[in-house]
Amino acid sequence: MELKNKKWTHDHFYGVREEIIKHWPTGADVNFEEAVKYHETIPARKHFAKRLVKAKKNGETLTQPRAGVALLDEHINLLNFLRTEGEADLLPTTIDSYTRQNQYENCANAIEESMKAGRSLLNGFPAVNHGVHGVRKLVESVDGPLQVRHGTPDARLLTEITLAGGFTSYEGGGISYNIPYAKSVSLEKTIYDWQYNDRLVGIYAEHGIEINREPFGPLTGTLVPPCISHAVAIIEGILAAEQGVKNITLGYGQCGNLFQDVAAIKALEQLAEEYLVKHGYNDCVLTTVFHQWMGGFPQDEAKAFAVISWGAAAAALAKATKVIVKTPHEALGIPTKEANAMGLRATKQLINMLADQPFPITAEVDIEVEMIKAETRCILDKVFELGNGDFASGSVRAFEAGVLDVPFAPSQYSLNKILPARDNNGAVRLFDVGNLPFTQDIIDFHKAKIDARAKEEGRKASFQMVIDDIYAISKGRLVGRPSK
Ligand code: 8ZB
Repeated sequence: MELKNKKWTHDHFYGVREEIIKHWPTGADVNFEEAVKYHETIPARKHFAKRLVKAKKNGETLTQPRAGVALLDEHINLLNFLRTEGEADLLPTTIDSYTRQNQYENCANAIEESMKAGRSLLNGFPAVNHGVHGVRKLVESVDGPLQVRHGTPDARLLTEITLAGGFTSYEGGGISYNIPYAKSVSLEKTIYDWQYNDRLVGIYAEHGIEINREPFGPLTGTLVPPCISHAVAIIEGILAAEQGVKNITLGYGQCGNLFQDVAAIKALEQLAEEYLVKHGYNDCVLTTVFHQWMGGFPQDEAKAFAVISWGAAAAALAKATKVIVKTPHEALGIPTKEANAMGLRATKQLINMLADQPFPITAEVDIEVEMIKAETRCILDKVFELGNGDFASGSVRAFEAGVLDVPFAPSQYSLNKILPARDNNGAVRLFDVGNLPFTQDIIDFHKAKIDARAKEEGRKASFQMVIDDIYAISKGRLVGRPSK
């Protein structure tokens, strides 16, 4: 069967579901009709999709951490701590790596070992193993909106269980949870499997239950130019909307140059709205998420706070609906709950201080907005053309051709031909545009920007410049200048 961006019929969906819920015994507890009734009891203040709509209306930027541990009670304590001590507006549940790889047997062992050890031996919360009952206990014990955050190529059982359990937001997508997360899973398979997740959210919507969906914006988190992540985000937004999703959050990972970062959020909002409407999806609510720096962090906690705070400032000035917060332990691994709360409080302080300071949209910002939109349009329109009017099969062909390409992706399904580097002001540009379907004007723009930096540094633009940029922030600078 050919992959198409076409809404699944109920028959098709329920046929696949019969198999999915057999993948682990807890699947048997999923009862859709009863889950709909459960969702109807969730109050607005704990409802992720509704909280986002309210924030958009009020011009707020909400804070959200990442967090997840192996055991239910510990996970509840962790999230309550981040709510009370971290003042988090939105809460996550980060899923462990075994669950992401569908290795539920390994999760079962790790849960037992974690109980014996008295500490988490998993890097997240194994929601499939805890099942619908465990998830419900979590939802009822935490006073805040809850989202599943993971990195799962085939998340279908996880989606069934967490949504039946009462989660009101769900991260991921067929491209954004494949290309940065898997080496050899085909895009055809992940886009198809993610249609299932979106269709389930769509069927909840048909029953009056709003669930927010968020593609993973930052991709590899390593010098990803805005046009690349925007193209993927907008495609995944369209794929979700086709399956009946009504509440969508599109994301972007901080690059570090304030003009580019503010412009990126503006361009993302405007273009996504335009493309959704243009392709016939008129009734979606769209919000944005800004990710604090996703690349390498300084080990020094004071320096890490500076990186965190600069991300907080950019998120607030860009007026993103929410910001995903880093911690001073980023360079070391999974943070303690105290470190996590500190990242949240630093971020909240900056957001509050900037709430009443509108960022002036200068000519520089305007040019960035227009450039990002022009680049993203080139990519999106070529993807659509390659799919003969279909964004699903178009995406598969676009990745084969390098029309869509993600820097430093582990996936063999990404051509990996493009190379990003910073310009002289620290904005992320393309040192090599690979096979991106840009106009000559855009290619010349990138070349001129990189050449200007090379001239300033008295060296030729080369792969060394790219490497210097990858490590720059962890070593204390934005632009990877050569040592004098
Ligand atoms: C793609 C996201 C990577 C980020 C954080 C990493 C990194 C992963 C957990 C977590 C708190 C967890 N992360 N798992 N943070 N608790 N279980 O996601 O540190 O910043």
